[in-house]
Amino acid sequence: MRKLILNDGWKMKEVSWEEYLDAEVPGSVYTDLMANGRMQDPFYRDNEKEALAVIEHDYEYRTVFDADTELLACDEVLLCFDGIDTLSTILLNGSFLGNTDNMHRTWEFNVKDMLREQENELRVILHSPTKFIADSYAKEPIEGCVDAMKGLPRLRKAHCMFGWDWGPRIPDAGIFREASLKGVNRARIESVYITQKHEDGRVTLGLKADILPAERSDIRVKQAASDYRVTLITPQKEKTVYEGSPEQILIREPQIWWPAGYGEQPLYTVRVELLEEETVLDSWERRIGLRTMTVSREKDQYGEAFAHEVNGVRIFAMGADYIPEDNLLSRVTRERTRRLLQSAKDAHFNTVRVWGGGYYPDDFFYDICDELGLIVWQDFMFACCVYDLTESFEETITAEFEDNIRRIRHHACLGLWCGNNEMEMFIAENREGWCRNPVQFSDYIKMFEYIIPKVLKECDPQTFYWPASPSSGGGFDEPNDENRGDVHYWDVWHGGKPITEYRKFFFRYVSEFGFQSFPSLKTVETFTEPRDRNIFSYVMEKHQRNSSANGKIMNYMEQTFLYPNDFDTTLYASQLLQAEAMRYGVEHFRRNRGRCMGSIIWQLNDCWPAASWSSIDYFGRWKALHYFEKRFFAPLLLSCSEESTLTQDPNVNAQPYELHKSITLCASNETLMEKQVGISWELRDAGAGILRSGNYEISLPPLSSVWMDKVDLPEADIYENYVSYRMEENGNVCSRGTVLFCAPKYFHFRAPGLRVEREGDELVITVGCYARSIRILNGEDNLRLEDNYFDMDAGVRRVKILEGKPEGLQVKSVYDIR
Ligand code: BMA
Repeated sequence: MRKLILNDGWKMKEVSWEEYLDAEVPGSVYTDLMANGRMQDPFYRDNEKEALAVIEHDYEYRTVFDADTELLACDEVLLCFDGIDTLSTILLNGSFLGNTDNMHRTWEFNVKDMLREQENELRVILHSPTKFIADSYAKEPIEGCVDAMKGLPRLRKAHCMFGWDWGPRIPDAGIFREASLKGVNRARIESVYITQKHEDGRVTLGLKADILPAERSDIRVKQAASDYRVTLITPQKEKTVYEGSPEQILIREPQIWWPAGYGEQPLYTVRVELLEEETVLDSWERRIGLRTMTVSREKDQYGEAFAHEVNGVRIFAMGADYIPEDNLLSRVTRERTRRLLQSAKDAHFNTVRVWGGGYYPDDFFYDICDELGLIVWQDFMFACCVYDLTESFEETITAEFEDNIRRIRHHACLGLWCGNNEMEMFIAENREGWCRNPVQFSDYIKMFEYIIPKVLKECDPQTFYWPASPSSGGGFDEPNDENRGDVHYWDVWHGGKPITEYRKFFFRYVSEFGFQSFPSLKTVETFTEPRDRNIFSYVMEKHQRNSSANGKIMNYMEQTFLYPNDFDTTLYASQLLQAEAMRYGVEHFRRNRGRCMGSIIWQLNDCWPAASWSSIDYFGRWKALHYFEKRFFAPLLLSCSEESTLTQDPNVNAQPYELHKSITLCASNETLMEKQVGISWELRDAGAGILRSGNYEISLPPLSSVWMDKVDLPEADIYENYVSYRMEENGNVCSRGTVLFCAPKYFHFRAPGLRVEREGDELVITVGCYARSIRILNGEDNLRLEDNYFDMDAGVRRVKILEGKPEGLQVKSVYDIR
């Protein structure tokens, strides 16, 4: 197959303009207008309004190209678009070629008879998505996410581009992926499906190529097995070539792929060539990992398990939900995604969930997950809406499923396909009266429990399918049941309940739970003027899309910390609230390993600079939560279930009441190896002086959580004393922390006399007494440290600098929230 990439020479204009501007493909209307100085940064202050007005218009993209003679001589020539966002009319040399209406699909047009050797003119008219959804809603209303613009379910475009409770209404348009011409001779390989059979320590690959003949009816390529040549390249680059009938390839000494934390990620390259005589008509090359991957749903005493089972091992999923990295999609690059996913791995993630309200990520996203060992929970792109399953809707979504399943299915990282985000739950409950018509209930079942399974049976029967998130298996059967399937738990945050609620539940797999925070000051500065830097200002509220949630943060603040007296301290304290909430939840879930087998935090990243549930902000800065994740997702974790409960209610009974105080330590080992560890703890006063201590030497079985005995601490003064604990392996501390018995606002913190100095590639932090959640930033806020936002007893700690210059260092702890 010959390929000519058509990414050059593009110009663009609003359709009514005379003059064309320079344009980029892949790119977008917004990025081109900005590059030409015709539009301001839509993320700055409230520029979103202006951006929304811009997209009320239609835009034309135009390029002129030559087609070489070899291409023109091909049996067929296809004009291909890997992604058009979304509504377009395509014209080649003045003639109408077709329309597009689904950004999740790839588009191909047969253009052989329309092409000339020189000066072909290609025009793509992009129609306004906002006009389309407004018109369609006016004609026939359909409901969806209240934070987004009305009418969005009718357009197959990333839903969150129309706004979400963390995202702006900036519904860009553009040719956001590559455009090309493909010349096909005789036939081409559309895709190859590779199955794996693991038996007796060997792996057998099964290969099935989807071959498309060039469309001219007089041409038929023979499809005998001998038409293929398959090359298998091991991770060590040893090649084996299979000629003839390579439908079954036996690998005798397979190198097995594991998720991060359980083993290596060796990748094999498979190249399939389609031959006619000795001519290679087309080739297909991808990397695969040898592993089995499914979801275990064994019935047990609690209900039904839900756990990723990889190579026969049930793992505890740790990670977060991934949303689009930018509202302007073409700004998402391989480098940027790698940096984000590397940060996920650095914080000991083994799983990411690609949430269904965005778009199907680029190939490089999955390549990077393969390399890093991140299991991908892949939603189909449906979220929080009702859809009308018309004939044309069914046709376009079916094509979308086929395109994306064929594109993604070979990846080692692919953990499961999931029908949608939260629709089974919303429709079952008919929340907000979304379903106006009983057919919408049956349409739901048709889409997610009939059409998708049917396509998967054909295109990817080996990957596990789950109808929705959350679900208990489908059919509107208590989708958010605590004892079966996955759960979205939002009573903490949306329900306003205290974080202690997490300990009341024993979910099987939490695929969403979260808590908001503000990004750091440096990030806030990019979208504000100094006068905006107050969390209740107009601009800060514009960058908070969950209704009244800055007030919600302050409500949790009131329960936890003293009132923070300056803006930066408020941002810092909000991040600590978030980090503590997630720590409290995840540690509880990990302590209950076996019953609970997954904790996926809402959300990993941001699509613009804003207050949100993310642990990494739009610019890639780690919030406190991400450092906390690095600690509480660590394969070896020591956590402490502290209790400080009243024996009777002092308001009801005037008798003197008693406080019961205790700690129970729990050690979790999420590796495949048995571990010998030393555990120690001390009850200390606010000056870090030791009042009482204990220790254990224990052996932790693989994949286990082991509770120590409960220790009652009747002598602990809840305002003056805290417990410090740590776990060591081979003399090195692998996990540590501290717990209080009262809200931090009531604890009598002493001035810690924090000092930080640089020594070589390390920072040396010195404190005179107990200091909690010590934050170290440099002037640019681009330091990446081995650890940050950590607690210290009195003394010295050395922390490695991983990135950034230690200049303009500033340091804070909870003592400074006042
Ligand atoms: C979940 C998600 C998103 C939302 C998030 C925070 O339910 O699926 O739709 O952004 O909660 O509210």
